[in-house]
Amino acid sequence: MIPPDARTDPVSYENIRFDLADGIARVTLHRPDKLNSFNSAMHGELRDALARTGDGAARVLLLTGAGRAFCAGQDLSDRAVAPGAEPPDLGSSIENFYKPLVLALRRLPMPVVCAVNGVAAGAGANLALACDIVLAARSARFIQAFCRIGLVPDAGGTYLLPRLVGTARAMGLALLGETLSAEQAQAWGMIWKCVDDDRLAAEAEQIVRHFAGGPTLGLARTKQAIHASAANDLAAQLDMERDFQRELGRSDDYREGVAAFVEKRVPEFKGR
Ligand code: LHQ
Repeated sequence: MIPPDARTDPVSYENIRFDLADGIARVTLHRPDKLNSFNSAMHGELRDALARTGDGAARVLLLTGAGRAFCAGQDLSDRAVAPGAEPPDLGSSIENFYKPLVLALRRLPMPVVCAVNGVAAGAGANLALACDIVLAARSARFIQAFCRIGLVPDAGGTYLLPRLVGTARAMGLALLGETLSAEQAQAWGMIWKCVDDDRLAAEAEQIVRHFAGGPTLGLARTKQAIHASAANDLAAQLDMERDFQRELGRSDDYREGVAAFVEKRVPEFKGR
């Protein structure tokens, strides 16, 4: 049950945990006995939590999973996707759930940090890759499991993978479905960093606290510009940088950043 206005109060969901305090929104996928795989209820709750995150008070989002997995992708025991007498319409699952989820994450106007605490498979792997900063525990692994069940990588996999690791590695991962270790993912530039398991929570916390005190508008425009570069030519990107810099030059945080530099002190960004 979701209280009508709970922006800064803990919100009760059944399949995720959500909390927003001190500018930090935290989402934990929470179906540990199913390796946090997605059913439609979890999709609905996550959508609601992301809407709350985008609603004003949050300056960063931390996404992680409960238990030994990050997320095993679609819950394959969910009747909605079960191949029965009538074949399921998997396209509607993508249209109604995975596409809006990935777009919502990418469009959030603040950094999204993903702490991959364990296996990330199928749509779970690509959900992680859609985040802005991906940290992974050394024991975590990434599996493009789709080919094992005759499907195409979804949740943005065919877009994200080649851009992150190049065509050859994207093809190998997607066609072979082999397990990629967190260390290899870091070495390939697929994720930001791989850390020892017992350091994951602390390292993620350090990053989200850093962002919570950061120049949120500037970070939002930076994220937007880097994501936009995949579809832009150089001239369009230079135009975007010009427009964003014009906007940011008028921000309180730019004024504060320059003042702090001149006065040799730590800036106190307000996020505007
Ligand atoms: C699961 C799942 C799971 C249900 C583990 N579902 N129970 C979009 C649109 C529509 C349809 C289709 O898909 C998509 C997007 C996708 O995400 S497709 C890809 C779906 N995901 C997978 O194919 C991954 C399936 N899982 C696995 O391959 C393994 O479980 C991994 C490699 C993730 C972990 O292996 P293990 O560490 O050996 O764990 P396990 O296999 O023993 O799993 C533990 C339990 O979790 C087990 O249940 P049980 O009752 O036997 O303890 C699994 O059945 C359950 N589980 N993934 N996706």
